[in-house]
Amino acid sequence: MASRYHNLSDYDINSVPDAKGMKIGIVVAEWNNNITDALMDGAIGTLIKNGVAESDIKVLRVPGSFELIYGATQMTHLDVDAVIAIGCVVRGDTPHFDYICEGTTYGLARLNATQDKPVIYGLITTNDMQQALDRCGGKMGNKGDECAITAIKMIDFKRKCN
Ligand code: DLZ
Repeated sequence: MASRYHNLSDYDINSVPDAKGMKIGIVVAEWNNNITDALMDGAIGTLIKNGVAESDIKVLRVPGSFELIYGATQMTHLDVDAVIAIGCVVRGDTPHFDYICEGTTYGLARLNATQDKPVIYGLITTNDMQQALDRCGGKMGNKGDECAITAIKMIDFKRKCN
């Protein structure tokens, strides 16, 4: 996918709905926490910049990206309007990478299709650590920023459907 043409932190401020009063859950994987903490910080900063109150953001941690499925599922039961799932899987020497990426992606996709609240896909899957660093505040921007804007837009979308 051609993410190299798109900075993850770029968005049109005029296209972002008013986020005042929105409540957001964030579930963060501890694996590669040098990356996931930076993604989380990006998401929180962008949510607040766009009107979400800090007190309306709840952060919980799970051990690894695979646990994001369970973590996000549980967080949809909380008093939140959307859940952002943040993880980072870096390719290793075995097919484990593929299983975690596919399992987590499928689990989060299924969650979106089977319950009522938007679950935002904040999983970065990279060939090496440098690609991950590039996407958590480096030269490609911060995927956490993108997740925050997506959460706000999806909450607004759902409100329009009610
Ligand atoms: C086991 C594992 C490996 C090898 N690599 C990563 C990774 O790069 N990123 C990540 O978030 N988690 C990794 N894990 C842990 C799995 O996600 C999971 O926590 C364990 O398999 C236990 O279910």
